[in-house]
Amino acid sequence: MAPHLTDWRGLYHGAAPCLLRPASTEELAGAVRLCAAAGVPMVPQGGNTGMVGGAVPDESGRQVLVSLARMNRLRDLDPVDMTMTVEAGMIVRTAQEHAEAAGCLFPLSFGGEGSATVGGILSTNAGGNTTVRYGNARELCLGLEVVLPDGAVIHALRRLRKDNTGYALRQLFIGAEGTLGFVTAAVLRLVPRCVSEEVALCAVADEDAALALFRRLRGRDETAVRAFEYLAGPAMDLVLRHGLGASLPLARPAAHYVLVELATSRPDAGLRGLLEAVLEEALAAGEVEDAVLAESEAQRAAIWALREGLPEAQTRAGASVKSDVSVPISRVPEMLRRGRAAVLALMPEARVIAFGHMGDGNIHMNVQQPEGMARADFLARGYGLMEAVNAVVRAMDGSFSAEHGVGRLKTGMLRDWRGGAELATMRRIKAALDPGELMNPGKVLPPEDPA
Ligand code: 2HG
Ligand code: ZN
Repeated sequence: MAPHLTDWRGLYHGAAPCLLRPASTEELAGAVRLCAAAGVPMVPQGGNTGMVGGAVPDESGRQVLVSLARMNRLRDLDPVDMTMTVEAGMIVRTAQEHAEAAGCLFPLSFGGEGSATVGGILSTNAGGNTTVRYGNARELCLGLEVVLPDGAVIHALRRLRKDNTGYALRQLFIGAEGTLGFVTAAVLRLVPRCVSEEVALCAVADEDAALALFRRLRGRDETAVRAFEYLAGPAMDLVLRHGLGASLPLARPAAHYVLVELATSRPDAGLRGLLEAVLEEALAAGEVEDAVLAESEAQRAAIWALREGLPEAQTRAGASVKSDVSVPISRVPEMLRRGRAAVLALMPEARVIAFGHMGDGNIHMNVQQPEGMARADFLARGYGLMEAVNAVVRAMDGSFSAEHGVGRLKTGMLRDWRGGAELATMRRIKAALDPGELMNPGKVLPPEDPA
């Protein structure tokens, strides 16, 4: 059970009496009824790739772990409805492959897709690299099957584009991080497969220039931009230093980079010409300093490897503190500057590793353990570093967790940011669905204030 008891980042080390691996919704429902009758808490776990400790049990040894890895079947795929019905334990990449085999695309895409599961991405409302174009997991889900904390089953695997029949219950379970029940299957929305793709890596003059490039691309064809990722210079340096990407495909290192991916299902879209024209304009305007366009699938993959290598590079470089924040897109450049300054004011020797999904306003304002500082000393200051970034983000009407969720790590922030009627309503929903507090206790909702 060892790999299931620790989170990907190694922040938490829990204990559990057992790991349940049901093979069907009925088996899970039966197990849940037993747990409910005995008052045993349950922790759902998908691919265990989460960043906030949401999928591991606590240290009490009382919480039963539940994996739906054996529930990984494709129940249906309909290229006319453009939907696929899959079980929660299916790996996201497998779901993408099924869609592709049918001439479609399941467009959610992120670094962990080779391990993360469909149940996990829905329970955390995963975002990733393509939110700018297709939205988050929530926008890609039409129907859901859920086992409730008492073992009752909601059968709502409807594949309808219009269905106004009372409360949209599925939205409650999407992003609930397993605190309201188990997502056991889902109807996912598919889109037409892309027939052409272009990827470019650009060195840009500064943060504002990066945003200006995004606006130029979106202005030409908003449906063409599939990813618009920002990397600060130190982030690129870290990936290259730890050998996680090929060499830098530009003449010289820069202080700011942007990865652009355009993709279209239209055979006559002329993406290459569009990208070249926009880059020429941006070069002339002094926004882009240098750029390389991928000439082959191998080069596209090599450019993406520079971006996708970042989480692993951070792991290899020691401990890291991760601030997964979002602000309105217009304010990303200012947030990058002020966030970096706030971290350095607190820890001048820190390495600020900023990167992420600029096109949707979500940046990972991460901090790397400084060389020469002990891991434990650095981590002891982690919450303070996150709060320094949070103060900047909050002043800009942003969010302390854009895509990674609350888990166990950020329940205190939820109390701070979403207090009042918002948190009170969440507590009432929790109490209504899970009165015994058996589903993933200690996650998302902070403990009640002592009366
Ligand atoms: C990504 O965008 C993931 O690569 C992980 O959300 C970000 O490691 C991180 O902070
Ligand atoms: Zn991300």
